[in-house]
Amino acid sequence: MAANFLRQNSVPDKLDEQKSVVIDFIEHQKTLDRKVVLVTSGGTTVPLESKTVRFIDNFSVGSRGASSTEYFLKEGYSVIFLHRNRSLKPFLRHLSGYNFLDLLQLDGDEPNSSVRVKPEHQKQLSSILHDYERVQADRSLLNVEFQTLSEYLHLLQVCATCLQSLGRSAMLYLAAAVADFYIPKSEMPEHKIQSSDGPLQLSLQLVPKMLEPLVKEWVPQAYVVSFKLETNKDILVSKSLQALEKYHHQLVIANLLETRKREVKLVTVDSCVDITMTTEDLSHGQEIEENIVKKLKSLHSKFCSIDV
Ligand code: 9Z3
Repeated sequence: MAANFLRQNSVPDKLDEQKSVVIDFIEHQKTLDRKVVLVTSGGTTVPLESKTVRFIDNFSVGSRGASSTEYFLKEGYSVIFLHRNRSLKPFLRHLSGYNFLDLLQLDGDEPNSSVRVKPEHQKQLSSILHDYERVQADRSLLNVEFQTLSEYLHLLQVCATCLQSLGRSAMLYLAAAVADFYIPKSEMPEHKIQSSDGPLQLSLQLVPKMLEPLVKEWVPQAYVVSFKLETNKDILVSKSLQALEKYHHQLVIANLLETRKREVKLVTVDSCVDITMTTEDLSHGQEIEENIVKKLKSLHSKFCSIDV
């Protein structure tokens, strides 16, 4: 199923180039004995036409993935950040509420006057820049971009198979909101669908679950964390357990759409641990991802120390 999808749906133009960048990154991390986590982030688009004018999308803005990446970096991991283009990015996300130009001021009235950061933004910007520059100097973050479902799945396979060489030191943190339905390439019109043809009826196929080949074939030794998103709290834990039984990976992070920033459940086959943020925590700027990542770091360490 998964192999058929990957064969039949378009391969990103620069897949080979991206693969060699991923391999180089992982080899570098190996020389430094660092653990590596693949963080997936953001939603995927499902094109309706080959020459795409329209596509189906979803709600995800990539906040979970971008913030988790920062906390993984803080905890000493190197990160492959596989993200949707135009979704939130680590470090830059802190400025997403601002118009970039409002952060700056000119030193004089001339058009070529030098530019500086406004005093009221100095402290925040210098702290972001400090963390960002450290990560750049450490070469501990690799950004890999996708937009469509097909690009995401091809890149996921590439990143996951490349991580195989790290054995148990690799973690996969699958926070992207991946489409469940798509139009196969063979059934997609080439050109823009014409509204003059009348109302549009779409028939979408099910996207094969990539967790299956990922756990069985692509990175069988890694520590794999998937996410389960629901809107009905009554089925959240049972669906998470079903996923664990079906795919045999290590952990599911269960969250509800509306409360995802203040409540998650870490579900394994024999436990369910809540991580909850109070209103006060959130008002002090604390983020749930910090607690999630700390907990995962400790679970991953235990996983790495088990004799096989
Ligand atoms: C999640 O559940 C993430 O926590 C969110 C984060 C997408 C809710 P944001 O990007 O949101 O910060 O706005 N990700 C996985 C969602 C998903 O599609 N899971 C699939 C499922 O539930 C399984 S992989 O069936």
